[in-house]
Amino acid sequence: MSGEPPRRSGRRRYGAGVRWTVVDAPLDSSGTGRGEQRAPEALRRAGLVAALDADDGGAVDARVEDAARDPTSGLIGAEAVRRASAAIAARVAELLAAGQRPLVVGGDCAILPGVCRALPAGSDLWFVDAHPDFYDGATSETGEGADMDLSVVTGHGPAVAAGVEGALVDPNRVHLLGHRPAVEEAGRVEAARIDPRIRQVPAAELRRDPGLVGAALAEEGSAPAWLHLDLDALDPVDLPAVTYPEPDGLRRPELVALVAPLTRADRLLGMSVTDLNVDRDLDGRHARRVVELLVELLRP
Ligand SMILES: [Mn+2]
Repeated sequence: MSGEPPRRSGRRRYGAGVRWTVVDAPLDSSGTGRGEQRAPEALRRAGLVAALDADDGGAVDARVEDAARDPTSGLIGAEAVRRASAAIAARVAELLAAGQRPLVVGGDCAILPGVCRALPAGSDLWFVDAHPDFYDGATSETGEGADMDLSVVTGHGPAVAAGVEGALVDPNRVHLLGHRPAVEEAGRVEAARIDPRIRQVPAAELRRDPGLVGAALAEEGSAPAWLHLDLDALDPVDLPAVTYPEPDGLRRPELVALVAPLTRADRLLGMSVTDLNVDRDLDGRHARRVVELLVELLRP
């Protein structure tokens, strides 16, 4: 492909100095064309690629345009989600093999299984989200893949969402960060499903010293790591343009304190960022704020 940077030599080359490669993954797992589907184009319009001085990795065909809930898996658009996961996995694997550092821009959290398929065995997953995303096809009220992504990648959700059987990451290597306590019955059902090997630091606990948590995680071992950031981890005061806002989230400086040590870690392979809903951002101000946030986190 013309315009693609030259392939680097075979040695894996991840590290703090590696440029980011932006890849769009416009997956809306409700199958209804909700605003998450148009978040990648909104963030590009807000100047994301130039602002990060990133390489442009184009777009993956990750659209889900089937809103029917599959009776077997309980997943909306099951076949389309499976296809999207395969496409995301192929692109992320290709970039990692070339020594590049992907920034996969959703879409919603249903992009995560595709990403995790591409990770080397033994990778750490830093999962920052208001929600644990630990339903399965039976317990999710919505049937959206974005309800189930962390359960899928740890082997507790419908495998069709990943397109492959079994856990894609070792639950011992997963950190669930910034979530809020379950309030309603459904949330308690979800919380009870979380694999006990996953280490959890909910928002209320993180807030005491988010920088310390981030620095400790970054320095814990030398395994390759992936950072997944659902923007609804932020308090709705700072980012209301999400589909499922949760109160009592991290304020912007707290999120930066947590995440900046992770994005500066030499062992970070790449990052996914999800859940800007542009239907709730009619003048583009929140897209611009997300770009500013990513610049603060990701510019060397
Ligand atoms: Mn999520």
